[in-house]
Amino acid sequence: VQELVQHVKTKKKKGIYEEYEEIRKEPPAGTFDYSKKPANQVKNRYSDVLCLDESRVRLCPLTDDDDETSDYINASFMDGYKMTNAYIATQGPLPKTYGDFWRMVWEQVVLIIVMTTRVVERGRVKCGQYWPLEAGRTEEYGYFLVRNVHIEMFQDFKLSHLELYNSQTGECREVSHYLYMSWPDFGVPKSASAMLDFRAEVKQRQELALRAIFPDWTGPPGGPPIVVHCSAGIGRTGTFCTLDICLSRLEDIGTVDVKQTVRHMRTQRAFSIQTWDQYYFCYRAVIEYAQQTGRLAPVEWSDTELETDSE
Ligand code: PTR
Ligand code: PTR
Repeated sequence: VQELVQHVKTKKKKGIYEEYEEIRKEPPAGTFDYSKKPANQVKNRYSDVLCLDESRVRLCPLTDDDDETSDYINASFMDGYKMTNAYIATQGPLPKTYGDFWRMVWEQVVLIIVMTTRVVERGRVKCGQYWPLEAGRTEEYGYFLVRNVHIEMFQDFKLSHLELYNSQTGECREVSHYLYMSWPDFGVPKSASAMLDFRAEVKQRQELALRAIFPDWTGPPGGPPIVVHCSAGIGRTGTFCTLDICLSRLEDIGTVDVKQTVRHMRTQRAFSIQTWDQYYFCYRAVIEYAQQTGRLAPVEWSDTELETDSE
């Protein structure tokens, strides 16, 4: 981490900005053919945010439906730290994709959903209301019934305990839904430490849920993928996952590589991390975490080194 601090101190804000610009100029790592099929275009929230064919999440085709496009959802598998497919990065569901979204959650055995956008921001719809908002309510999405069992409120986020009932199989599963409320799009969270606490909470919940729901889990060590979404599923989602990967690596071997992490992520979910201050935020948050956990002595910063003047 000491090297990371040195890296930021030497490059300064301008250098980190250039580093991000360099990454941003790299062309996408593959094709977007499935996202572009006419029948699938309506399932994309933004016509310019498509998913790479290679890493896209495929839905099981519907039995009574031969349509080859019924396996499409705008969602991508992303690796975590020493873990393939640790996350599914996806867009905020659209009313016509709610059923697909819950199908994906079911098929991929997802235990945790992390939502880093609000449904409406600055008067614009960023994401559909794809889960029942109030405790006690049940809603129907495709062949799933979703019940909001109860809600826990925290300062920066809200946890809804959901029950997902598959009416085709008669099975029921618990899913934790986290809504992080203080993150504007194209911006960064107000405080790195709130984000760090949030990440710790999500990580712990995944471990608990895995042990409680699948005590005999034999899949990948970290459990099934965590679904992470914002509005487009690239900016805030990419930032959250980058941070999680960097911190996991820091915890394991004591080093961090923000640039390579983002470059790798972009080969799986194109355009991940949308602005340079989201990129810069990853650096700041890692350093803050290293200080919090005693891996790093307090660092003195001059204005040009660490402060961001965004917002
Ligand atoms: N690239 C964006 C566009 O396609 O319009 C520009 C944009 C920037 C759009 C900010 C929206 C933005 O924020 P909000 O949706 O919250 O107004
Ligand atoms: N065309 C949209 C725009 O640029 O406004 C796409 C877009 C929207 C891209 C939101 C990123 C967005 O942010 P996030 O991935 O954090 O929801």
